[in-house]
Amino acid sequence: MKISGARAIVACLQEQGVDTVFGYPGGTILPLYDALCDSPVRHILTVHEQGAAHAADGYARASGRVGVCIATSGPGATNLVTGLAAAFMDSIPVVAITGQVPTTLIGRDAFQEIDITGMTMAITKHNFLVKDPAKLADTIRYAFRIARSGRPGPVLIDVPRDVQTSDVFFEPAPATEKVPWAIPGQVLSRIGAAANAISAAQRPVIIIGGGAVSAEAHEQVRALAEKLNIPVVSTLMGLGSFPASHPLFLGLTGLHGLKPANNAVCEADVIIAIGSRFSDRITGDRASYAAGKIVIHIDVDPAEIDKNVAAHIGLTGDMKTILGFLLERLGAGGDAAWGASIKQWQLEHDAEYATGHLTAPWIFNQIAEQTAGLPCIFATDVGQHQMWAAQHLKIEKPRTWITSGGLGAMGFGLPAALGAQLAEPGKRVIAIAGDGGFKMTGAELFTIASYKLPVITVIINNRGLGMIRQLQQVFFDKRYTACDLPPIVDFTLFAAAFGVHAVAASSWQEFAQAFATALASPNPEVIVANIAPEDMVSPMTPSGGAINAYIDI
Ligand SMILES: Cc1ncc(C[n+]2csc(CCOP(=O)(O)OP(=O)(O)O)c2C)c(N)n1
Ligand SMILES: [Mg+2]
Repeated sequence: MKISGARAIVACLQEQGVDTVFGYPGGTILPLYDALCDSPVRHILTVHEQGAAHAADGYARASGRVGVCIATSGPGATNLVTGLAAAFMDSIPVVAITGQVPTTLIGRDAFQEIDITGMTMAITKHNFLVKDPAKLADTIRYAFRIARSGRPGPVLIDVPRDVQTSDVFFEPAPATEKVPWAIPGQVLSRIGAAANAISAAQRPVIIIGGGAVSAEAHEQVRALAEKLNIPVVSTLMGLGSFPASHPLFLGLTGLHGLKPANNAVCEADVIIAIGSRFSDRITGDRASYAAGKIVIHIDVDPAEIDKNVAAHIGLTGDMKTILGFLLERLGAGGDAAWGASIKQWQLEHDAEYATGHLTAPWIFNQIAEQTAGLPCIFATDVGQHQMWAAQHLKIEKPRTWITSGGLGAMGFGLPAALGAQLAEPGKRVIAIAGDGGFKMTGAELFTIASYKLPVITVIINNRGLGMIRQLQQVFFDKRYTACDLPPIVDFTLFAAAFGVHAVAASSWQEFAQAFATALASPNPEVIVANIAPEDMVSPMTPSGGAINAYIDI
């Protein structure tokens, strides 16, 4: 069958099961927009291409499916860059399709010509410039396969305008059967060694990371923890792959990790890392982090083993399969003494919410209480509010916690939330933003309002770049600069400009009431929570220092 390149792209999207794409039009991508018009694929017009990329990313994180974004050449494509980098750093499957100037104009500095494959080389898992229309369909299929296979990641396909308009021969892809992951013999023998090390451990701890979420290995993680009573800590990216309410869960570990979690990692004799790349935010000082411990590192990507922390036993491949074999080889056990010291840390740590005034920890505890048992997804921006949310929300299920961990991109939260809401209409998405980050991409409220998405946006308004203020307080002798924002924005009026209902809350009662009202409403809602600019995230440990070298703040 002969169809246009643009129609072939749409046919491939449908083949891949894509129901929604996020994008922004422009001259070189208009043939694709024209083809989309007649298709059942829903196009969501965002305010900015960065929003489209983050929305595709949020869609992917919430659903486990590949997120798709579309942009025109030149400024459209460059506006995608931050979004693709965020997806790349967190290993999220996204396919970006960009228009490019016609092949005859490539290299001539044509209007809106940018070498986007060159620019995104370092922030995509792979990218393509399709010059031959005959290769278009297979390239799209290949891009999806790359994005979702192994360690997932973003893939960009740059399609010149004339490739979209030329006729291509299109044949539907033959159905392929998924071959299950096989575990090579060598890995099996190492799984045996890992089982022995875990059985002999006095103080084992499991660290879950984003890879456990991507692999959807939460049931196996839980079975492993429960089999031997092993405490579990989570990286920022791993939240949700072990239920926060579980008695074995100690919470967030790393730079702003909770003391029971960080202490447990420091005191452990065996670390079982599942889908964590041991980023600097998790380890602090790498030299001392794993000293004297046995490290068992399970990851889909062999490149992660020994990269940041040397592993005694590295197990690479499909996590569910590896954990399944590991569980088979483990006997029962559990060390009561280790459990006792952990209990003690937990008692010492018990969060103090009852300060009398509205604080972010209180807000997140309140949100956790009001949403307990409800199908919700939490998407955050970047800054103090993100750390408070990670510490105090109770994330119970995988794919219900969406945050920019690796890139730490301010502006991520709101567009990622709207992508998640479109992916999971049966769940209520709660976007958590700082006042600084909200100013960056808050215009995406327009998208939320246009498509009537019931996202609840909670703006933690400390009238400044709180995380910057905190760093200047601790490391720059309180020489505050470029962190306090003049309190001239009334965010409720900003929301009202988009027709979105918004209220401000400055006390416990006001917030509890506002949140209950928002939850009961089927519409988009904004709550501006006013907290003190001086509030600091605690615990805090020095980046590059030990993760139990708590800073007194
Ligand atoms: C795009 C981008 N620019 C700068 C930073 C550095 N940065 C990290 S947190 C932060 C402050 C965030 O302020 P706000 O959104 O109000 O959140 P808060 O820390 O006050 O909760 C800044 C500037 C960043 N992470 N991303
Ligand atoms: Mg702020």
